[in-house]
Amino acid sequence: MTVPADLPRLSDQTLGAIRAGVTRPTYDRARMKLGIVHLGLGAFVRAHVATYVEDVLAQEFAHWGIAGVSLKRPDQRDKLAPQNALYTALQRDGDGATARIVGCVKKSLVAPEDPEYLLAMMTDRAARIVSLTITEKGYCHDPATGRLDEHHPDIVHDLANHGTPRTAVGLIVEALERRRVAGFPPFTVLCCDNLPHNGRLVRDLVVDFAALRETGLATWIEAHGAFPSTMVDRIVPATTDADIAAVATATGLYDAAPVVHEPFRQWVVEDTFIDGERPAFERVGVELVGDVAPFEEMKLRMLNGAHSSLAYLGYLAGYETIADTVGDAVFARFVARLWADEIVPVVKAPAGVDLNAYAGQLLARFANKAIRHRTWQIAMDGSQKLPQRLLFTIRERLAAGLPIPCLALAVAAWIRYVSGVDEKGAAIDVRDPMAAQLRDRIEGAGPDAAARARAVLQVEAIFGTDLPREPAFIGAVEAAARLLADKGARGAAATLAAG
Ligand code: CS2
Repeated sequence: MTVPADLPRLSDQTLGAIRAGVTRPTYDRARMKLGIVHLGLGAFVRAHVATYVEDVLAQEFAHWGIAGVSLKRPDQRDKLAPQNALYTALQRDGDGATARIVGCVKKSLVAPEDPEYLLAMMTDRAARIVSLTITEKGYCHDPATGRLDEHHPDIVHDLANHGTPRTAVGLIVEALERRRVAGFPPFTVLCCDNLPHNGRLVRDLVVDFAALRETGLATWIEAHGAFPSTMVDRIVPATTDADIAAVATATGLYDAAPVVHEPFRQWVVEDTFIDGERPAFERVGVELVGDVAPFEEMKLRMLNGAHSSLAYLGYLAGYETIADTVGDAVFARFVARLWADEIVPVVKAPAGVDLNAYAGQLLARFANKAIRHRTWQIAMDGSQKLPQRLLFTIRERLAAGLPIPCLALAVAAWIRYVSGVDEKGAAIDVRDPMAAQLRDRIEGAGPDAAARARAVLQVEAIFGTDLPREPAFIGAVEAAARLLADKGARGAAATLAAG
């Protein structure tokens, strides 16, 4: 399927020509001022955060336009700018697809092209929220401890060059400093990444970085800043050419940057915005709570923990997507056992939530064949994801003397994956900031699967200082690595699913 060459491009001017039935902004985009600066303009924010803001604007006009910022590459801006930052959100499930044009992203920019312009925007009194989806590695922290990695080259750069920051933390601190000098209140920093206690984590990173610049700045941020934690959830795979063609068919316009998402979405947010200034999220289904921690823990450990486990095992078994993986009854049984036997018993359920029912709902979402979420995409950056997705659950089980066969198999599958060679001997394109270091360790350990596992489990930036010294953990992952080497990913999952 390709896009016809003469199809008009989506833009403010062509919106009127869109197919009937496609929802589009009815408010006056030209009049709407910016209220949110969003760092990390990937598909996720456009299919999640922006759809909630769009719902608020559909009810009542307000100045909550979003400036979407890419921190590194110009690709998104290059696609969005010619279409006035408008884009299509295509919701898909078994029953078909529904297209909607989202208008609340007013601008898209690339930070390194003009950091001064971006900093001026963040310093403007009208910017009341700076939100973030920069992925786990974007925080430049130590994944095991959550503390700022002061030796990270970009952090070193930003500490020496205040006016041209490369990192989100550097940008936020410089903008907050300029607001302090101007006598403005800070903006609310709204982290929307899958990290534990994400608000507190960013607050600690920002305060640590500020303290390295000047104690007074750190004290001001601690006293006046707001960093609500959030739990974000919607499955949004990377957009493909086939998606672009499907959107063109659905809307009658060419959109170079649509997003495709599942029907489900959830956003749980701590309501601690500075001066209460935020979009009227309570009207559009956002859950505003005093403590996000139980929701975050449930989601990170159950959804993301299972996602990562299935991504490594499924990839090794030759499956391209999560839906294909759980379409195989062996993996459906394996993940059901992982949840029921190993994760649910140690997760504290948020009030009123039945974790077994939640697991059932997750399996149905994973099985949505209309969403082609690649195992390879989820497998990315495992060194940054494993701690909050799997290792906290493992620690709690070990502390209670409980076995971890399925969790250990997931860790072993990750180790096999980062070795860079799959079960058929083909190369794996491993994307991870620690890829080279992990591969060196594996190759240095020789061919034995258990020895390779032992070598990787010593990495303290991932496993902390406790797990490398925990015989029950090392033993379980070694056993899983042997099982994986003997039986392959599918055979190993079948053995555990039957057990
Ligand atoms: C996924 C998440 O890519 C990944 O690592 O596990 O992006 C997942 O799809 C979302 O967190 C769902 O809310």
